[in-house]
Amino acid sequence: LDLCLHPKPAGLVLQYGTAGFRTNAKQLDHVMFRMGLLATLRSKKTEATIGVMVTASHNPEEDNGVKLVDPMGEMVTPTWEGYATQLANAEQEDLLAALKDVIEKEAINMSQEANVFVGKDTRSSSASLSQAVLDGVSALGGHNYGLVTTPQLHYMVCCQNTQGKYGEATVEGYYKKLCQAFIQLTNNASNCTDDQKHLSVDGANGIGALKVREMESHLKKELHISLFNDGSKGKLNHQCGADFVKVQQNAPTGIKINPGERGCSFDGDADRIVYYYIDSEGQFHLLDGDKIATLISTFLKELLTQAALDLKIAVVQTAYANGSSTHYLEDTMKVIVRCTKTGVKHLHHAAQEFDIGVYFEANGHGTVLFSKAAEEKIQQLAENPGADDERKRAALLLQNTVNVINQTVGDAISDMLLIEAILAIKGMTIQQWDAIYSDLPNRQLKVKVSDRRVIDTTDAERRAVSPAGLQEAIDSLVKKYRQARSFVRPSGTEDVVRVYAEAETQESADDLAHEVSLAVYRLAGGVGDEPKPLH
Ligand code: NG1
Ligand code: ZN
Repeated sequence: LDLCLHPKPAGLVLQYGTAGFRTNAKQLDHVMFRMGLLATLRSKKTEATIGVMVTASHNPEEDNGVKLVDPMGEMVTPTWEGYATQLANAEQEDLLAALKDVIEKEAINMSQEANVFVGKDTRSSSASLSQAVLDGVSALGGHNYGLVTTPQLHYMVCCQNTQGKYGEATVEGYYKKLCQAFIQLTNNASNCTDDQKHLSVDGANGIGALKVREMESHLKKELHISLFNDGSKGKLNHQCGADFVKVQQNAPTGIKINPGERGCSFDGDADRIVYYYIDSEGQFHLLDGDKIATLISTFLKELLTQAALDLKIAVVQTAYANGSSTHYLEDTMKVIVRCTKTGVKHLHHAAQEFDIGVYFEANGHGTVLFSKAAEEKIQQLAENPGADDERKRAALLLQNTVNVINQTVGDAISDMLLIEAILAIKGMTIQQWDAIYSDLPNRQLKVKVSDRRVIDTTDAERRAVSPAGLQEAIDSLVKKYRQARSFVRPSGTEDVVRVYAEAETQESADDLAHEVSLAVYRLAGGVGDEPKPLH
């Protein structure tokens, strides 16, 4: 094994962040190689297949990133995130020692076989960077999956390690399982017209677009997709995609959508989705991760009641969840709501504590987890010859719902199929879905500071404990507005501090966000020009 293959530029320091390493693609060659090495070690340690995904998700095309996927398709465990950071930052001459350190600490049996699945998105840098990963995996049993969405890679890792119990570890197997469940579900939507079966999809000019095309024939015309931003001309994530739509609160460019019709946007690696429509007055309406979580949990709760199954359902959110969604879920729907730190791994973990855990970030990343016991109860009822018709029908619907969901990670394609099925079964329009509750107006801003680590937070990132005086400043600004809330946190994927504010009116939310940005700029070492007011 030649450790000099992809040398590290001296002095460069990177962190394994919210979703792995992520920065300009030019800085990542050595990181990829080393993540190939680390994935091999992780595979030997767990005696299972490990995944490595090369993507920078919703970031610009020039960026790239890499993250590891653990045996059941989940994010790699925190101790190993630490190893990842150590390996990535070891200077060239210290690399061997850093590797030996991991091998020793984890008591890894080096004669154990290794198996690593490597996936990549459509970025121009992804081909050579995934090759660097494979060089790291070298002759140790690496398997190149080529172009896949992030959730497809997670899915295939899980299938492989459950000996096919979760499904077949191929992209075809993925389409078959999801689409079959989708078709079974929509069989329950008796009078669905062709109009209602139509959906416009913004593929963000990324991998999701290619994969939707690949999947289409499996849908047997039960869903009619018009695909936009399919990568044939536009630039990845540029003025399109889920992040653009969520942050700008506007439709992506490149999509044609009639008033009142449903549209949705994926992000660059297809693990996020948001929905929207434009009303007859031309007004844009966003249905984000919070609205999706509400729709899904309402549907599941109704089915549980019909099936008379006593299973505990909870919704997991982050501080970015719109306050109206939290109120609706707690007060009207009476489901348990949990708030965790930003980052899928935190939500996923919290969701595992319930029979059914629905988790979504407001930005549209999310899925549903069913405990083993819950899946068994559902199956028993579905197969019970003595059960009455209504209970049985609900159990069958639940069973197909389980199968259409990718439980390994948030998945735009799987979430899209589930949402489309729910709307069809309930005979619900996107306007009716939108009307379940009204979002509080909100604003997200970024502030550049010299070192964002000076901001420390607590209470699931809802309060800042440092720098001194910042939280007090935020508290007094929030008091000026009605129904207001605001918090700040250092981003885990960009070199910025994020500011979130919501309030009774858009103007108040914008003003509050700006004032809090100023407080961050002044108290946390802002650089560049002072933040300017939005109006
Ligand atoms: P950071 O940059 O840590 O805020 C962003 C998203 C996360 C998560 C990660 C990974 C927001 C506010 N933050 O993290 O929710 O999705 O990217 O992609 O949307
Ligand atoms: Zn993504």
